[in-house]
Amino acid sequence: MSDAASETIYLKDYTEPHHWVRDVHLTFRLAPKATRVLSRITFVPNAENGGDLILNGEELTLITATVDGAIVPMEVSDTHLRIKSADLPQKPFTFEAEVEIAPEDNTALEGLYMSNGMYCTQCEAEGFRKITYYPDRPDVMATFTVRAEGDYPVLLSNGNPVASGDGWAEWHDPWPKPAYLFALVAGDLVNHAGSFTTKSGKDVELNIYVRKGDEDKCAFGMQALKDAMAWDEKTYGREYDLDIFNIVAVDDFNMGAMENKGLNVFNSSCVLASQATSTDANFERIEGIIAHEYFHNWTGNRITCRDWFQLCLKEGLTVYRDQMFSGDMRSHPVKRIEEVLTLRARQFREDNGPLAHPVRPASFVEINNFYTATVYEKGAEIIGMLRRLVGDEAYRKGCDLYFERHDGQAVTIEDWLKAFEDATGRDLSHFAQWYSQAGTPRLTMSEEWTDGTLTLTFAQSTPPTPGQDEKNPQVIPIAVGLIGPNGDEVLPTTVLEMTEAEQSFTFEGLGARPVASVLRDFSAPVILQRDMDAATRAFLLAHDTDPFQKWEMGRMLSKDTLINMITSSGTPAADYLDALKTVLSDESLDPAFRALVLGLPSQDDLAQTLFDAGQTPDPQKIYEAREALRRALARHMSDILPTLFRQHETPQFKPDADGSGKRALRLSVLSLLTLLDDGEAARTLFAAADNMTEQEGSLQALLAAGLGTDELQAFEKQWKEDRLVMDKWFMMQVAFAAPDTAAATAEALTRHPAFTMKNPNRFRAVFGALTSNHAGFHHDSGAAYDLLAKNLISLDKLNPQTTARMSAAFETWRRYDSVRQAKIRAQLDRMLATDGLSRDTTEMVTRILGG
Ligand code: B3K
Ligand code: ZN
Repeated sequence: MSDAASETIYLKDYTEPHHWVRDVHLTFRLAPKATRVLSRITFVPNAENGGDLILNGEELTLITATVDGAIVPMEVSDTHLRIKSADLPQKPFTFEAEVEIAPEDNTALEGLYMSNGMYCTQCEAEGFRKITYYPDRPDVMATFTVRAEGDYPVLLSNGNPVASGDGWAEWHDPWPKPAYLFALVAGDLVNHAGSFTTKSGKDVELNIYVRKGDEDKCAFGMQALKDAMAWDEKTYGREYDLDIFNIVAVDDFNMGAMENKGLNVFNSSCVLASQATSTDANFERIEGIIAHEYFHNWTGNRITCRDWFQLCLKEGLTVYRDQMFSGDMRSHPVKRIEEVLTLRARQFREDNGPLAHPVRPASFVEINNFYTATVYEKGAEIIGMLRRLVGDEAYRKGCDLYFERHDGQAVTIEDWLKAFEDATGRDLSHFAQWYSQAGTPRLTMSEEWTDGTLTLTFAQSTPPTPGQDEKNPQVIPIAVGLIGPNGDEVLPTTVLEMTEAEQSFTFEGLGARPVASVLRDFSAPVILQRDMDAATRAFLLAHDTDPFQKWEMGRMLSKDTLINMITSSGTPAADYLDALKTVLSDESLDPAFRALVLGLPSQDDLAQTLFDAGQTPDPQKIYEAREALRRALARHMSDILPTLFRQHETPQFKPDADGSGKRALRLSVLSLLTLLDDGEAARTLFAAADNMTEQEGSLQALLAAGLGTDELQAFEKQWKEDRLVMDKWFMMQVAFAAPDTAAATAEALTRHPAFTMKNPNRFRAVFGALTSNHAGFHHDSGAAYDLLAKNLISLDKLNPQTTARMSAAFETWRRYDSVRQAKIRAQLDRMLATDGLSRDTTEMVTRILGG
């Protein structure tokens, strides 16, 4: 790898470009092996900052390039085209170029590539430079006119359609945008059409374009899009701004979806939905992602990032917006618990390991490696904390000011916070530290009770993270409520604002000593360490009015039980089993909530908890304890499980909060029941299910009990032509394999005729499942480590982005014993020693190793 390719970029080095772009005209003459891209770009010298014209360009064959129609001297390297200032007009000029690219050979799925005969693009973060020479940086915003030529029924680009004819179409996007939002799609596609009238009366044409045969899977996505458009008008006052909004489904895609202006491109798994082929979780995810990409139209597109360090400006805010949308569409308490589960599983895990970085990183080698849980999920938590601190009304005022002030600009986190400072009169300089300081704060709490006064004393500290040894106190909003001894709430939710390393808060005039419910609704992304006996936890589980804390108490009881079983071979206490049984049979509680209480902490979570407590986690012991607890719960609840299973049948499938909640509870119950009835109920449901949620759920219950071989075969036979359902088939077998067979199962599946490395969904189905099978991945043999490294090395040659992302499976290696550590290290060394390893993967592996 050349030094230039592995250069570290620093936030502190940001400077404006030498040239701005006024407008861009592009013509694509599409051909799989030799697409010609003709560009005509008007550049305007940056008065602040005159200098050479520097254009990015990678993997391009330059045919011609001129300035104002004349050939001028230019330097062309593997990464840039540069024209010296002396050879340029010191006034606006037109740069024209013709380049050739080969979309069919593009397996990295970045730039212009082909997927099942269709052309599509992915330009964020720095993919446009693989399409033509351009200042590929988000602060350069321009209007685009695009002409696509090719013998395809559908030719799409950003903005509004201008004209079309046989084999060509022209599009114009009137809104200035950075190149990362450019998109082009061409192919033999069909569309599911809809329409939306904005609140100011503008009619917008909506389309979801899919491959033939997928038309019947678009209705749910279309409705989600309309709901999102209406929600953004109502909640943020944001209207859509073009005549048309297109979504395209593509099978080969590196992530979930992409918010290109007016032309969102989606991984087909994140848009296609039907009762027969999609689970409730799929429906929920599709609704959330469609909204997320749509919301970017304002938070990301109309107002974009000055540089890639500001990524959280659009991502954290847009995740927060999609979370609130989903909560409004479904259930806020259930959604909040799901968000916290994800945050802890992914972001806390990241923050606790060698890949920890601030929400706004200070440097990077490959920006694609920073589309992380920290930037996205912790970024969203910061917005939630800001809102909690300023209040709902001031939050909306701050957003309004931000939109008004920065529309059409490429801005920074400072600009975002300044809008809130100006709108609310609050000083946010200390709060801003959430963006620059990495790591999850640990919060401890002690209590004092004297004469009707309760004093809560909090202390905070954040462990060191790579490159940040010293940490400062953060601003932490701590939402607290008090529950009296009779179970009544004596203080409704109140937000305490902690700013010091240690701080006390008093509550006076209390009749009897209450129990404090702390960090309600998970009011800050911190780890609360609080000594609490099982009886107090059970009390809050029964009486807390805050659904998040109620769930949290159940989770903590389960966690303590499991830790005790792992470390002292203890057995679950009867009180604990009773408490869970009470929640499960409480008909006044939402079924979805009950299912969440029944969900045990993951093995990965238990491993981290043991590690944090100074112990070395043993994956096999963790697995066995969890299985033993599942059996104990099943036995203890054996009298209520069959009834609960029957009661929560949903005769009419509807993928809404109510239906999916009932099915979630029913399937959690089934998974325990299967341990008692030798799989009878699960087999019956599998045979009768008229929806994928129950078909997959019953099969998973069987697999988790070591059964289901015949059903697995039947599933394959039924669904072998459906690529998205087959991803589930690949995934389930590995995810539910016993620890000693997980690697062999994954290995055998890579030899299945339907396995391909070229499709990221399929690769993730097998290897994502392997790495999520904690005891299987960390099995003593080291076979899974070896298999993963071997396959990542092969994938890296085709698709560096997905390889780099999946190498994060090794990020927790320092938690384990020295033998496992040595085995993982050997695999990481093996990857690093591979000739031609991509910049993406090299950066990730180096960071994981601690370099
Ligand atoms: N902005 C895109 C992600 C792009 C990832 C580039 N490696 C999708 C999203 O967050 O909405
Ligand atoms: Zn996003």
